[in-house]
Amino acid sequence: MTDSKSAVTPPVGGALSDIAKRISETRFTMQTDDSAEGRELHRKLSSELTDYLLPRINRTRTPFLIAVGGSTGAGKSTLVNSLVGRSVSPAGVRRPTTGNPVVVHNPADAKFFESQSFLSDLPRSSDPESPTPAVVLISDDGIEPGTAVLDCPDIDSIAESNRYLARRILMSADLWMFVTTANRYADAAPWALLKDAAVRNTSVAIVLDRVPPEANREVRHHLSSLLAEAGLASSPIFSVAELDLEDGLLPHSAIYPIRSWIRQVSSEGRSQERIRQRTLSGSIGALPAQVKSLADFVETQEGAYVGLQQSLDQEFRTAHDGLSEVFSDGRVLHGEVNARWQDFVGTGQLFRGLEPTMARMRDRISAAVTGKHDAASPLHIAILRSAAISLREQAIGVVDGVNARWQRDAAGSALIDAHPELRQVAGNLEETVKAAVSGWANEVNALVRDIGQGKKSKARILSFGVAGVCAVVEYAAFWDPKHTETGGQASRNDARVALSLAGTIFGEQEAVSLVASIRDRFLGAAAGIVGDCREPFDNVLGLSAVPARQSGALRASGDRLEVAL
Ligand SMILES: Nc1nc2c(ncn2[C@@H]2O[C@H](COP(=O)(O)OP(=O)(O)OP(=O)(O)O)[C@@H](O)[C@H]2O)c(=O)[nH]1
Ligand SMILES: [Mg+2]
Repeated sequence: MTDSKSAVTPPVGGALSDIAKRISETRFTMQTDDSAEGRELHRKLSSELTDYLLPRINRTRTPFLIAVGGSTGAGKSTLVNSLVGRSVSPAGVRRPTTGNPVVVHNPADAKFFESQSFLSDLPRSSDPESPTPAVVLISDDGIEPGTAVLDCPDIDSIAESNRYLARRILMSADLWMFVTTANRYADAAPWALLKDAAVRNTSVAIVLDRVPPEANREVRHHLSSLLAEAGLASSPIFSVAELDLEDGLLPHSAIYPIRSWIRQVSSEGRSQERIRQRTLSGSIGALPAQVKSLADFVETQEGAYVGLQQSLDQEFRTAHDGLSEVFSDGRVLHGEVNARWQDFVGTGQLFRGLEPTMARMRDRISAAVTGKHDAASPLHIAILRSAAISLREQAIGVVDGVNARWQRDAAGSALIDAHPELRQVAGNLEETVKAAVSGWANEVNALVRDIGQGKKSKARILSFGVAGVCAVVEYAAFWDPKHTETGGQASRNDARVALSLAGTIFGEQEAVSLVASIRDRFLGAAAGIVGDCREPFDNVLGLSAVPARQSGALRASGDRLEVAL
């Protein structure tokens, strides 16, 4: 084993730890147009840091990892088995064959691979065919101490988990041993990955398998030029002739050059260190740009989150601010309430013609309340019903409003799809509203009774009856003279009459403040009901919260590394 920590200066180490911390805090919760791409980069950087970089900056020694990668059927497992001299990783005709990474290491390094230092989130297994993803550990004396050979799943697999694991194992290694065949070396997929390796400055060796002897020169030549074009001119190429396998293994002589090169690299500190350092500094050097690119994706996340929060805030603010108008412009008094009001105060004609004196009206009303014909209760009930309907409409309106706003946004509509309960108001809204409205009516009743205890209004309240007085003040509460424009002439007059009536009962000042207080109490209850409709949205947003300023922190950590390099 060699010390790779020396290449990482303390400022670089500090910057890397900072980046790792920032990346681990980064969350991609919003479904934006670029979130899949961002998540992919996030996943890639997270594993590169935890699998590869952090163990190398935090530990003095890590085994030298050689990852054997390439397309399915290229002969990776056959090569690994042949290097070890026995079948440790099943090779086969079924494509793809290898699903779990197989790590062949010297018994002296068993501790490292069994520990959490290596691919800590993947369970260990001794069974290469383990159906659940696992790292298969094979201890073998045939491998030099301090070196391990990792057989990867195929890089361009039809199985997504294979592709992901293959890439992850390659990114965790100090050296890629890239296997291809004389037939397939020009295929596109491996080259995309090889070009990534070139950009990252990863140490790569190429194994060109199954080469017909007569084509060896030509194929090698062509492959060299392709490698040079990809930026990998310095990668050594090992060709293996097309041969019959012996018990599934390549003949010893066919792989002798590869085996002795690995031995040399494993035992010769300087060449191993050169390979290690090249990959390590390449990986670190590529980080600032990748971290900045991640920060861009994260910024979109932050923007999406803030946008949803803002539209939620705006919709609820508008709904809240609108309540005072809805419940004081007279609209609650229309329809059924209007009809019951007319019953209550006598015939409709009475008001359309000459305005009656308050005394006459009081007589009529007391007759209505105290006589056989109780017109106060139907009026009271109609007011409560109408107020409840309006209140429910407001709650439904704000929930619909937020839905419409969120649906227009990719992140918002994804949240609604994931939480369909957001589409509608709570199932118990009707009962909650009913309870709030009747709670309010009880308060009105208590207030009126309370004032009725006083000498001044007692007689008058008694002569109207408490129920009648309550109906009058409830009626008056839903019309505020400030809103005369929208109330309509008829209800405006009626509401004015109700207020005057209240004035004759309580005295003008007292009536005005009583009605205002009743209105405020209703508005308070209404604001509570409407405000509660926000809770499900807040909960969902809370679960998907994108921490503020994480893109800035990421960017700063990338800058810090750039400066340290
Ligand atoms: N004759 C011959 N057959 C080979 C050679 N290398 C591999 N094979 C055969 O090719 C098939 C695929 O080889 P594997 O070693 O399983 O290929 P792999 O790259 O590990 O494939 P995946 O695990 O699917 O990614 C097997 O049937 C091997 O026996 C070779 O050099 N010569
Ligand atoms: Mg295989």
